[in-house]
Amino acid sequence: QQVTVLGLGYIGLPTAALIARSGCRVTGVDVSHKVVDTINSGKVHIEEVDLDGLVQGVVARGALTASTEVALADTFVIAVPTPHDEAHRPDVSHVLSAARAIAPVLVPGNLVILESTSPVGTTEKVAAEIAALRPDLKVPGTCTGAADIFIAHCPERVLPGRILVELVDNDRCIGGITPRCARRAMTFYRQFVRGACVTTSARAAEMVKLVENSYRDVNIAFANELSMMAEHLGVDIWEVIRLANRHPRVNILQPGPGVGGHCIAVDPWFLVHGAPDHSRLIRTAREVNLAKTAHVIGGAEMLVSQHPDARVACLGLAFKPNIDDFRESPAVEVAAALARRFGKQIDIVEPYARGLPMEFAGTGAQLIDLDTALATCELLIVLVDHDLFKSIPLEERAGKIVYDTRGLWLDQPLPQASGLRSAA
Ligand code: SAJ
Repeated sequence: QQVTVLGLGYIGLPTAALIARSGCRVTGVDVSHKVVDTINSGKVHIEEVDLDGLVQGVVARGALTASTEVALADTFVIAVPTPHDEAHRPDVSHVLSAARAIAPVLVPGNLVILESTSPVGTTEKVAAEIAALRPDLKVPGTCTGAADIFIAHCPERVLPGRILVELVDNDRCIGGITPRCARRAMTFYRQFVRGACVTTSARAAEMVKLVENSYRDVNIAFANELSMMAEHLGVDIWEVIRLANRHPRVNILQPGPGVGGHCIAVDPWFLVHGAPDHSRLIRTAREVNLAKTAHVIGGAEMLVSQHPDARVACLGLAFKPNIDDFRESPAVEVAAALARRFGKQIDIVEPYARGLPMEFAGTGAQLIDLDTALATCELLIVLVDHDLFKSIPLEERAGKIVYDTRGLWLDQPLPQASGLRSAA
């Protein structure tokens, strides 16, 4: 079986490599010549656990090749980005241009799968785009009777850092434009998915993915709102959450400096945009999580300006613990705001970074190691709960002023001023 995967990013490349390992011949298509050349030389352009070895193996066997051109295949998997603009309007232009790229090579019996996280109705737009370019084909959703090709949406739901494991083990929700399309796509996924493959409509599958990430965003917003409230009331939020979670039906998530990553902070807007008059809670949750980052910046700025002679260490830049992904990270936003305002007074500790991201250009802030920070900095601002930071014993923090946005060090004595934790 010949499979073409369009888009060789964080989802497309691992997916292409796994399908190649399951015995299909795979062509990965990307608009970037650099990405295509890197993969054809058996290397990877993204960091993900075990991906380098897998790609090297399938490229060496000839099971995976990369190209900038789309050619004939049995199955086409679209895994291109779906960003949103400044006004939070979803941008599905990459998906539609992928549909236009495959339309000329489609033949009867082909399967087209949209994996990109998409606003409800996008899979139908893909079908309409193909139908407009190929009046000779009977396209599902746009024709009567049995269609010539199959079109389905199967959103990816993998967690960065566990992508290869979750691509195989997670259940898949497979939404067909018609039930026949869903069944055909299920046969495709069963080749390499161990989790259950459950079929539904394309619109429901689109909404399922957006709902999953909105559910998490709303729950994190609840925790973040509680944290700001507790700070105002002078109560230790970490203790409140720990105690409330002893209730058998309560499970509050962890507050932090805001929500980062490319999914949870984006996908809720797709739902809000699709039903603006019926999405008050989801919209408000997004606003609360954005406000939490601004709140942390304000608190940290106040603290640093109260201690003009202290060296300050920001601990962590990644968008979540134990990974090297700094894109759309609230930790970067906070640390860069401090660096812009206080310049050389600010040091950054990030064990997963080789250099500082461009947000820090010209600020004078420096990347230093943890031991140096513990030896030289009097003020610590915890932005990421990396395991490395968690393991710092109380005696190494003693006498330091700590702003712990992640509740990393629960042995730190209660704050004197709001939002702060200072070690005895
Ligand atoms: N966060 C908190 N408090 C928490 C949990 C998370 O502040 O209690 C923050 C993290 O620090 C991070 C952000 O939320 O900044 C997102 O991290 P995450 O681990 O919750 O999720 P992602 O963005 O890495 O991956 C999510 C996952 N979705 C769900 O768990 C519902 C993943 O399964 C999806 O495949 C992925 O989005 C995606 O691609 O959509």
